[in-house]
Amino acid sequence: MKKFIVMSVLLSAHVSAEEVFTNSFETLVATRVSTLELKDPHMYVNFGGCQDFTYTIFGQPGFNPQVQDSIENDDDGDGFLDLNWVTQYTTDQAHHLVTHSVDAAQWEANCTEPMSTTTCHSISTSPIWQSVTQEDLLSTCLTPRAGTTSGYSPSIVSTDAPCHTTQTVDVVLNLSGTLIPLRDYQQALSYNGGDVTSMGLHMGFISEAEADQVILPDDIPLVGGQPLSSVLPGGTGSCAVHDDRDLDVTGTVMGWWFYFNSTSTLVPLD
Ligand SMILES: [Ca+2]
Ligand SMILES: [Ca+2]
Repeated sequence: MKKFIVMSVLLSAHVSAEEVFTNSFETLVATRVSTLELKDPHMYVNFGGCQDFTYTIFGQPGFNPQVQDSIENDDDGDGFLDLNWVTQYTTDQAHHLVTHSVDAAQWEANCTEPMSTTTCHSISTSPIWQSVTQEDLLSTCLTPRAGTTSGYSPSIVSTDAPCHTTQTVDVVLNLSGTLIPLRDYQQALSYNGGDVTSMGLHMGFISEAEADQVILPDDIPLVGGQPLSSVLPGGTGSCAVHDDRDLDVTGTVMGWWFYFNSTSTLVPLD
C-alpha cells in the first residue's frame, strides 16, 4: 500500500510538471515574431542628401517602424495582421525549445487581428523552410560573423542561453511584400518560460547579384521600384559613402549579411 501511495505521488508530480510546461494551446509549439528590427546593414536613400532611413526619415517612420506596423496591424483590412513570421516546432512542450533538438519550420500563415489575441492558420501545404534546432542551456547560441557588421547603434544582440539556433538553410523571406533570398540563414531565440521568447536573431546572406534583382515594392515611399542593392551601402547606385558589403561563407561571393533582432510570442497555429 505504501508503495502504491509513493507511486501515486510520483505520478501526480509528473503530471503536474507536464501541465506546467505544456503550452496552453495543446498543439505543436509555434512562435510568431512580434517585434522585428533590421540592425545591419542600414538603408540609405538620396533625398535632400544621403539619408539613413532605417529608423526614421525627416521625422517620419523609416523602414523598421513600417515593418513593425505591418506586424502589429491590419492596414489592408483583410482581417489578418499584415506581416507574419511564424515558426512551428515538433514539440508540444514549450521548454523543449531550449532543452531539446527539434524540427523547426516557418509557415506562410494568416494571423487574426488584434495581435494580443492572435491565432494563426497556415495557408500553404509546404513550409517556407525547415531546419533542426540546436539547444543550449549554458552559452551563446548565435552571434554575428566576425567582420561583417558596421557598428551601428543600437547594436546587434546575440542570442544567449537558454536558447536554440537553427541549422543553416537557404530561404526566401517575405518582408512586407519584398521577397528577400537569404543563403545560410539561421534564426535563434532565447526562452525562459511564459508566452514570449527574447533575443531573437535572424541572419543570412544575400549576394550583390541577388540584391540587384530584388525590386522594392512601389508603395514604399522614396525607394519603391528601386533594387534592394541601391539602398545598401556598397551597392550599385547607393548614396552611402561607406561600404557594408561582406563575403559569404565561401569567402568568394560579395554581398551583405543581414541581421535582424526579434522577440516572438507563442501562438496557436493550425
Ligand atoms: Ca491584413
Ligand atoms: Ca556588412
